[in-house]
Amino acid sequence: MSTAAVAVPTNSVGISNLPNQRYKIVNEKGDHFTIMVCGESGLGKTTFINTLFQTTLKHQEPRRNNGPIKKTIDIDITRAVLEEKNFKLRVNVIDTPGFGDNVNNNKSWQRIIDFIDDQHDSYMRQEQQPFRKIKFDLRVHAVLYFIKPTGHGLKPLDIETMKKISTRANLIPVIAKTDTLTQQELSTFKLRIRQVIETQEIRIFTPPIDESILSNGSATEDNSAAIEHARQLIESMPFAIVGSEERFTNDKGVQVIARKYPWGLVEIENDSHCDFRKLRSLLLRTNLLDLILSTEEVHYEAYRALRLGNSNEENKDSSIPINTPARKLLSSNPHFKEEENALKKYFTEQVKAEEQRFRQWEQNIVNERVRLNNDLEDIQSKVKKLEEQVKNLQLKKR
Ligand SMILES: Nc1nc2c(ncn2[C@@H]2O[C@H](COP(=O)(O)OP(=O)(O)OP(=O)(O)O)[C@@H](O)[C@H]2O)c(=O)[nH]1
Ligand SMILES: [Mg+2]
Repeated sequence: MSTAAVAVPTNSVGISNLPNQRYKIVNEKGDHFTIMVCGESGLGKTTFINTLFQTTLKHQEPRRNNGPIKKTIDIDITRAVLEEKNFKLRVNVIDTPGFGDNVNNNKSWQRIIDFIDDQHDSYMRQEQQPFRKIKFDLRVHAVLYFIKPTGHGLKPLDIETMKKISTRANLIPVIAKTDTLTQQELSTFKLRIRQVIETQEIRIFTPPIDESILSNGSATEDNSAAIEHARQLIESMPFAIVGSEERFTNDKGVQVIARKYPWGLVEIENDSHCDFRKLRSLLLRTNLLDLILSTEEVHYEAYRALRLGNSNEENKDSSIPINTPARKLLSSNPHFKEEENALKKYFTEQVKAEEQRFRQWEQNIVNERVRLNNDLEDIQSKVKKLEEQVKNLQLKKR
């Protein structure tokens, strides 16, 4: 795993506009935020991160790594500080190697799932220390799952991976490289994906809407606007993404980050071209706190309950000692079942070998005792003989 620290950014995305109370809670809740990207190889995950850094998390370098983007082969963490007015947020962005390249893509999600679980585990162990000082918290607040822009639907691998992620973290599906689809193709594709998500019961993160504000008539101009914004975000899901690191001058003479085509520019930060701004707003502005709180209250709590074996009363028997390694727990997962069976076999063999060794040792002791007894008998008979000799000598002396 590699990490890179990035210099201080300044560009405004509006985090300082969070209402005061939310701002305060975000500050208290650890003042940091972790996003992860994952999905098939070559879908623009690394490019998306670089685009996010260029537009939001500004720093001195034009790019984190110079030269063309290479295939990501290891989990890569980039840290930055997003600073606005007096609001400061530490942002960790986790890039992951793409999957789907292999003939057998079975369990290609494993590294991602392990990473998410390991962060929960590490946090839980720190919490259990006497002084409960959390030094290291990389629990993932949002996972962006990149979907290939095929226009058809979701692959079984996508469905399986999304299901696995959604039980552990806030899942946000995004359609990658949407500049390769026409508007018509994109809207049909979005519809199909939403249908699959619904029928497969994949839990995706949805911005909460407080309808009670509208129904009890307490809506102010501000919160009706917030509700409207949340509705727009929900309608746009899964977000259509385009990533780029190049700047061009558009027909209004403004420098924009875009992808250039013979027929014109696809502008990253233009709402009529793609949903980049909406996604960024959800992540770093409007739903930042929802993402942090649901990670803490839903996903981390679920993990903790499972680890402590008190997720529900019937499950009491499955209670697992806290010092059990994290991964042993998830035995419903076939990978862990295999691992568990292999371990059981190894353990049985070890016990057998130990028993054999013990029996041999026991036999050796018996043999040794017989030998010593024989020696003792020998010595005793020698002593007896000597005593007789002494007796005879004494008699002769008289
Ligand atoms: N058309 C188009 N191409 C893109 C987009 N984003 C990235 N690309 C290109 O797609 C290629 C792969 O991009 P990467 O960012 O390396 O993809 P990745 O998902 O990180 O790939 P792995 O690290 O192998 O998983 C590069 O040539 C990018 O320039 C996009 O939005 N549209
Ligand atoms: Mg990559």
